[in-house]
Amino acid sequence: MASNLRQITYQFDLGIRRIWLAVFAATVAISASFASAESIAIKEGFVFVATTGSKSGAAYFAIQNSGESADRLLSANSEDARAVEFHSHLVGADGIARMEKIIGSIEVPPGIPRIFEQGSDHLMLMGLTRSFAHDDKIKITLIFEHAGEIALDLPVKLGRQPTKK
Ligand SMILES: [Cu+2]
Repeated sequence: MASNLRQITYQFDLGIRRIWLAVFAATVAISASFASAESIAIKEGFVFVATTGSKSGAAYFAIQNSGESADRLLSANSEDARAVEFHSHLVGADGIARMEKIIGSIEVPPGIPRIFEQGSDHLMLMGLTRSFAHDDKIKITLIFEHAGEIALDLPVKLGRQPTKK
């Protein structure tokens, strides 16, 4: 009887140990995972819209990756635009800079801010579905390979204010 009880206690101990091992393994797996939403921060964001009647806008911001591994910006969308594309400005052989669509995803290395700025990379919002005033907010969702979806509420900067009457 006593040895039976000892046997049961031993198996119980083994069971607990297995659970702890599983918990430990899961914790290690989580902490060793790639960039999470916490490791990606979007700073200094705004959307340039030339005039209140403009049908397109360009979003600029800095992506900071405080994680230990690179992440990738896969795509973006906005309920205020029919399409959102990654664009860059490239200088052609004629010396004139033109917007070009960036095909594929954008790498966001750890430590170095990935900057979208005027005259360079930007998020092109095409087919704005309404008109915007200065400081109105445009909702944009960025989708990262590891960090997942990050929702932004970026203020509009109008290139030209409507003339007051
Ligand atoms: Cu563009």
